[in-house]
Amino acid sequence: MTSVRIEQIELRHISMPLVAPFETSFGSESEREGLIVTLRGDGLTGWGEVVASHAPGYSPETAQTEWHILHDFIIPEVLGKEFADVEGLEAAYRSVRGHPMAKAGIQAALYDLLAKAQGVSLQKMLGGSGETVKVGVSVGIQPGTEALVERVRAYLAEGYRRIKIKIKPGRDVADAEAVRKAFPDILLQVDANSAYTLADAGAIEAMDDLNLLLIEQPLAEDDIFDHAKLQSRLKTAICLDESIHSARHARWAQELGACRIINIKPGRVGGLREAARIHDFCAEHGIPVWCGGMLETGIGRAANVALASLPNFKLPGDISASDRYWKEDIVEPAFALNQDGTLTVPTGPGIGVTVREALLEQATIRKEIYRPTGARVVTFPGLRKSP
Ligand code: OSB
Ligand code: MG
Repeated sequence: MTSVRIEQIELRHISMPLVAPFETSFGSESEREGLIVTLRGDGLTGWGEVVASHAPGYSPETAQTEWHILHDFIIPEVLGKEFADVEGLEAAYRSVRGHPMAKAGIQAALYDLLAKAQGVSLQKMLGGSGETVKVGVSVGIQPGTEALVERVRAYLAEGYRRIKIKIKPGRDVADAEAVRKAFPDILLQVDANSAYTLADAGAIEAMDDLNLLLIEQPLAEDDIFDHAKLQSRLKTAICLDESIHSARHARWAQELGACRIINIKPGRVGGLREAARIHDFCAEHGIPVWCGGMLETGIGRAANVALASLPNFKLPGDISASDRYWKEDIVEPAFALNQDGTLTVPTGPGIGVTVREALLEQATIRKEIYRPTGARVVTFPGLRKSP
């Protein structure tokens, strides 16, 4: 088995302007912050993305907390060591509780590095297959219902075959009804990002007759229990996102009947390895899954596309083309939407796309390089505040 020694690690805090602000029930972002992890060894380079953003709105992590956890706790356990598989990496940071996004980012970089060392694609390494994956688009909360319908119309014209709209109390039933009325036959789903409680779930029940594919995470992020109560009142499938952090949580949700579908995001569950474990559990128990998104750059997107090619990823993922997020993506080739509403899975070694390092450097607001002999700090202008 091929193993690689980690001779150098680079950590970058990046900030990239989105083509349009993205609004959810927990906030709005127009600059996407995150971290990029680079692992170097045996003349090869592995890339991974930490999907935490500027604020702890979706989950407790932020780019800065994950920087701290990587810098002070994870990188010291990894630097200079030799890894033959990602399970070895999971063992190396076992003493670090939580912080799935930091772990997922460095794990993705190791997957890329190991796949390159073995000369195989990430898709193959993860056990995926097929040339393309079905994708959809996640539409943020718009200034008004009419603007939303027009936004959806534009995405459909671009070729997206599945639409997800973000909802929150006060911007739910009327928005969903308007989109359904304008486009009676499209694959449509809604995502509440935990904005409701059982007590105010009337709005959720009011959407039960809109022929939605699923209703994503209506209730609290830590509450699989109440989701089970709500699911029993609905015809529409509940899909859990924020509530599922592990294959164990997936089992709880399945045993309780808290959802019928699961959204898998490598960042939320601590990495591609746990994502695959959740996939396998769900496949055995008849729960279809799909790949969620965190407004990734091309680095995270490449890994998501590979993951989404596993067999039980039955529904279109939140893995849109590069131009839905960025004027210029930091990988080439950028991800482009095929006419049939799919993205093509890269076939080259590892993530199968090339990082545009000059562009990445421009997006970098802080960088540190770690070598077994001691860290070298490179200072950048400092942290810009996200507007
Ligand atoms: O809940 O799925 C979510 C983006 C940031 C945080 C949470 C979510 C999202 C999305 C965007 O819906 C999906 C994408 O990357 O296109
Ligand atoms: Mg979601």
